[in-house]
Amino acid sequence: MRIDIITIFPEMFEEVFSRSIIKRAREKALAEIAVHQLRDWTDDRHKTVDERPYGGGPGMVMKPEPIFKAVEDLRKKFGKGEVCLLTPQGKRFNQEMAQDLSGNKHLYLICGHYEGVDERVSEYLNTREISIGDYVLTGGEVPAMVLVDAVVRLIPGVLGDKDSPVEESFSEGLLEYPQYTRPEEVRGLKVPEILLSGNHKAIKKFRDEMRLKRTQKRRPDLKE
Ligand code: 9D3
Repeated sequence: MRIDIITIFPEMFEEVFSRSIIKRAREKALAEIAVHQLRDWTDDRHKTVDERPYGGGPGMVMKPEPIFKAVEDLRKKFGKGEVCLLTPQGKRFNQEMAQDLSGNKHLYLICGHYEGVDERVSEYLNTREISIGDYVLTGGEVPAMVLVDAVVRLIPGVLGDKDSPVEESFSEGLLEYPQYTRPEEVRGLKVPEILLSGNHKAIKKFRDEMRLKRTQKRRPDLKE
């Protein structure tokens, strides 16, 4: 899978993409991720990517033409791919969307910034608009990292067999059971006795009950 990211803050991505699972996916050549500076596709002295909104109002809006040029140029080099626009106006990202996107051979991610992106960008490029949730961020960069993280780990071969994605809680609609590790007691807090018992059937029952209980309490919206 190839992912091309277009942003005015390319430096934000390198650290995140050079660690852990994304790092491994890139090393194994299962994911190729390239981050591009949108300003490279401007042609004025100041490398202008934003302008004041028609009709008035606060803030600045991203100009369409540098984005069009960027996508067209990258398409010539790397071929077609689904174009995603990270925007608060998008459909809310979830595990199902990550699964769906992981089936693509090539994605383009456009990170908005400032007050938003000229509406003709989504119109002309036929973008899929994606939000990561109902809170205000300063731009599409962190959302793009979230998307890449969630999608890349689903590419076959990226994860080891033992943490295969089919077993994950959001796929099953329940939260995970609580985890404990050594020591058996810390600051007066003990590991539940049952987990030390070696009784695997009882442990499974305990964990299943905990999953149901905490899902009911913390995420009643998940219940089906
Ligand atoms: C305070 C500005 N808002 C006016 C009411 C609108 C607004 C514009 C631009 C809010 C956020 C942003 C920048 N955010 C994104 O580009 C963004 C985002 C987000 O803020 N939340 C969740 N997902 C996403 S994806 C892109």
